[in-house]
Amino acid sequence: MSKIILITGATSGFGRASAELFSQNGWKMILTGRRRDRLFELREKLGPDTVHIAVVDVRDLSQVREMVQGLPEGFRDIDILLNNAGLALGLGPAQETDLDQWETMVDTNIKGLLYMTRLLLPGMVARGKGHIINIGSVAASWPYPGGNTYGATKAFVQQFSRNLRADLHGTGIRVTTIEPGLAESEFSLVRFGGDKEKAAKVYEGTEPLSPADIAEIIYWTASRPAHVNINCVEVMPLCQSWGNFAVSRKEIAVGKQ
Ligand code: NDP
Ligand code: 8X3
Repeated sequence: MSKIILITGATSGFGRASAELFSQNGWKMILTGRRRDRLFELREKLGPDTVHIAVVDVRDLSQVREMVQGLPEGFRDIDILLNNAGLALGLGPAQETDLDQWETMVDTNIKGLLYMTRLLLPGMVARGKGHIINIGSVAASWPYPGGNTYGATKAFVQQFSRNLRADLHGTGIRVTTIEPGLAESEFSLVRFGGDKEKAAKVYEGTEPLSPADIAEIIYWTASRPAHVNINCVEVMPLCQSWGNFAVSRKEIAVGKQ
C-alpha cells in the first residue's frame, strides 16, 4: 500500500520538488498552498488518483482544521507531515522593520507549523507511526544582519522539533528538522516583495542549493529504517560558510552620551 505525505507550501521551491520526488517513488500525497492554479497544475502532472490538493493558508486555523477534517477516504492515514510552508520578509535592521512583516513570519513559520502539527499528531499517535519533518534554516543557529525575526522563527522550529521528540518518546513517531542555507527558489523574490533584480543578486555568481537537493535530503530522512530518527540535518552549499565577528572600529554611539 502506498504511503502518504502531506506537504505544506507545495506550490513552489522545496515543497514542489519534494512532491515530484515522492511521487516518482510511488507515494500518495496531499499538496497544500494558497495558489490554487499551481496546485491544480501539480495534480494534473503528478496524477489525479494519487494526489489530493487543498487550498489552505496555514495561518488560518479554521482553514487548516477544515482541510484535515475533509480529507477524503484513502488520504487520511498520513505517514509524513512535511511542514515546509514559510517565508522571510525583508532584510532590514530590527529598528526599521515593518511590524506587519514580523507578524506574518511568526503567523506562517511558527503558528502555521503548530496548527498543522497539533491537528495531525493525534492520528499518527493512534496509528503508532508517523514522521514530522520540519523545514528550519541555518538562520536558526547562525545570526546575520537582517535575519532578526526570520531567524528567530526558525530557532523556534528547531527547539519545538526537539521538544516534540521528547513528548513523542515511545510513540513510534519520528521528528526531523532540515536546516538549509542558501537555496535558490522563490524565497528571495518573496523576501524582497517581488523585486526580481534584488532577488537574482542573492544568487549571482554562486552555486546555491537547489530545491531538488533539499527534496533528496527530505526523501533520505524519510526512507531510513523505522528505528532510525534523523534529528537534524544542517546543509549549506559549498560556496557558503561563516564570516568574522563584526567589530566596530568607530566610536560607538552609546559611548558618546
Ligand atoms: P518558496 O517561496 O519557493 O516556497 C514557499 C512555499 O510556502 C510556497 O509554496 C508558498 O505557497 C508557501 N507558503 C507561504 N506562505 C504560506 C501560507 N500562509 N499558507 C500556505 N502556504 C504558504 O521558498 P522555499 O521553497 O525556499 O521555502 C520553503 C521553506 O524553506 C520555508 O519554510 C523557508 O523558510 C525555508 N528555507 C528556505 C531557504 C532558501 O534559501 N530558499 C533556506 C532555508 C530554509 P503559496 O504562496 O502558494 O501559499
Ligand atoms: C533561508 C536561508 O540564509 O537567507 O532560511 O536565512 S537565509
